[in-house]
Amino acid sequence: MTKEPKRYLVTSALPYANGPLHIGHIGGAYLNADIYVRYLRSKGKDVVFICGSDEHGAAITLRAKKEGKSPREIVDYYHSLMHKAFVDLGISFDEYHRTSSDEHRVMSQDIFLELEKKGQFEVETSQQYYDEEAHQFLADRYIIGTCPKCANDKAYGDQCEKCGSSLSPLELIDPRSTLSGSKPILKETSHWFLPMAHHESWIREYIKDGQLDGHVHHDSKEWKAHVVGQCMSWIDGGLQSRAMTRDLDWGVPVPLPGAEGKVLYVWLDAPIGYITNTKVWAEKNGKNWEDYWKSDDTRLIHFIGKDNIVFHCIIFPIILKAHGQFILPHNVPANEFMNLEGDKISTSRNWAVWLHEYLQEFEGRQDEMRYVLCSIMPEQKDSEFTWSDFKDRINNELADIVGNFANRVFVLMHKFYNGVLPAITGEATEAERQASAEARRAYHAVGEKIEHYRFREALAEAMNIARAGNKLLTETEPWKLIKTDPDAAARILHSCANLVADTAFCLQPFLPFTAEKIRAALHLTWPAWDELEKQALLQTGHTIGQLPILFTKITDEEVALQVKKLEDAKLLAASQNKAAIKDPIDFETFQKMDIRLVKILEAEAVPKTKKLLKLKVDTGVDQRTVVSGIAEHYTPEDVIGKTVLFLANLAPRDIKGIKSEGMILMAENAVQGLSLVSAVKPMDAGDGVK
Ligand code: B3M
Ligand code: ZN
Repeated sequence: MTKEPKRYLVTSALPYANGPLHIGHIGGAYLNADIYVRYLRSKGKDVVFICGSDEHGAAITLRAKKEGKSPREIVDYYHSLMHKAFVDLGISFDEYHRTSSDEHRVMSQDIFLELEKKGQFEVETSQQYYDEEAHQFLADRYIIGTCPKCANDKAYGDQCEKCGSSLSPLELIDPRSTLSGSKPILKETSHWFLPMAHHESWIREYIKDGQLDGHVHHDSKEWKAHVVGQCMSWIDGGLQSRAMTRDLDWGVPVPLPGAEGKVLYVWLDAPIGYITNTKVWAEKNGKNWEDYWKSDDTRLIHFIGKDNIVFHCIIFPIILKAHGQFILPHNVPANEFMNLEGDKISTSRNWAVWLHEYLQEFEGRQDEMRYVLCSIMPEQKDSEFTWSDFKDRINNELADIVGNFANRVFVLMHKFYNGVLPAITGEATEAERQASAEARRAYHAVGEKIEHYRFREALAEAMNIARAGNKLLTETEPWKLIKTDPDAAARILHSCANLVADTAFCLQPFLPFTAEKIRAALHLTWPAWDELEKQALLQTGHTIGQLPILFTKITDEEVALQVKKLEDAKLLAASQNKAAIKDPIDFETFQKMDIRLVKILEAEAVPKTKKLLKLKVDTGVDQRTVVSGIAEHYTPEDVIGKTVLFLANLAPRDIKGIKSEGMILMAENAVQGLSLVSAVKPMDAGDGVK
């Protein structure tokens, strides 16, 4: 199999500096990476943990436009906000740099020129969408339209966020400019394309079999199934050439004559940010960055969210290999998405728990959030954060298991032994042997699970050590034994004090702040990870100090406050995000529409669909069938008997094999979803609307 690496290069996705971080980001690509890296450091490995802000691309310029600021102002603001939040949460990057830096411009231009020199690009003149009102080419997110795969009408030019498909602007149905709302025209421009199809055969082997240049590169079974699955379906769908440059005025300039006004594609420059930031770190720390990027005995691991999979598993590896000197990722353990209180996290709808706000409102309680996010990490499938679950996990697990166990042991140690670890005399009982065997098993399992990117299970195993300790205390009751069998009481407290130390030791990667409090109270220094199997952390005669309060319970009021805050934020966002007024139509066009009231006579669900109801309506002149997409908002009983707004002369359409004549008109917003619309005064089926 693949050999032990000499060093590790671990990266977390560079977050766009266009908004604050939320818990979905943290559980997706940062907390897992931090746990992994802290564990490797504790094993004494040579590891560097790299991240930084992604400060280019339309994500930034669009935000700047929306806020009426310059891109520079936007990235400066969010770079500091994000960096501070990461540091406060204890995400222990070795380097957090920025893609708008000079170092990064130089690095990405060098790599671009090398690729150009090697003939890895094809310059193509093609038709691209151009906004005549804004006088600008429309790259990626400057263009929205209907997704050809799932019919989402808000798909971006580069990606549909609803079905996850990667798109090109020309594939969008009914494209619109996000700058002016107008319909764009096609205009000629030239760009540097990466002909990805040239790389198909090796990238397929690399993903599917873990083979590279005829050698085993990694164990492909170690990759998550959803990662390999997404890549293979992309490769099987045929690799399209992809433009590596854009017509934009914000980004790394294309370093070639005749390319004025063009910048590198953000998905070319952003992953190069990992390289730049490694170099920046290396120069500060007297290391050679090339050891980390150009040496076979470095293991490169990218932590990312699932929307970034093809960029990290296909496009960036192709760039690295085409360049010729770089190593490729050994694994890309991408996470899926974390939802919030029953809904997708969304920045634009303000449906998020913002990290910097949490850190302010729950000051000093970083580990509580780390604990919950790790416990529900979306490793294999999407997961969900709710505030009431947050409370339960902290109160019933962290406080009741770890906090309570550590506290009981400290109290008993001081009460009976003045804080000095008593000697062991006599034979251990079965209960004592079981507790230490369980601790030993769990400690090994923690490491083994972390190494396989199973952070939820790893954390649960660390908690099992405290569970075993609690069980031992409860079963043996040393506070009673102290009178009847003082030897046994001493043995049990000796062992429990060590179980507290073991718990904290194994929790280090997950809950560094708590582990540190316990370590300090125990008057210990931590040995390297593997030392734990060689000898107990606490020896007879060792004196421990006082344990501070580790966790305070979360109250129902705190939960209610947070839920209310979310609801309020969503209402506010919904009231602000109103659609722009559409292009004008003339009065004659309007008059062609037969809008009238109809009475709903019958309603039933359309089998095998979630959204559709089949309705029979009375139009005042006839009765007809219409299929309406309201089933997620109304039951059949809700709508029968209602007199509502209707477009009667819409050409009949076939929907799921049912002929639908006309359309029920609906009001819609983010909070209520869809609502039927009726007249304010009592009126009848067939009454016209004008
Ligand atoms: N900034 C996308 C994102 O934040 C992008 C990741 C870049 S990683 C090189 O989801
Ligand atoms: Zn789609």
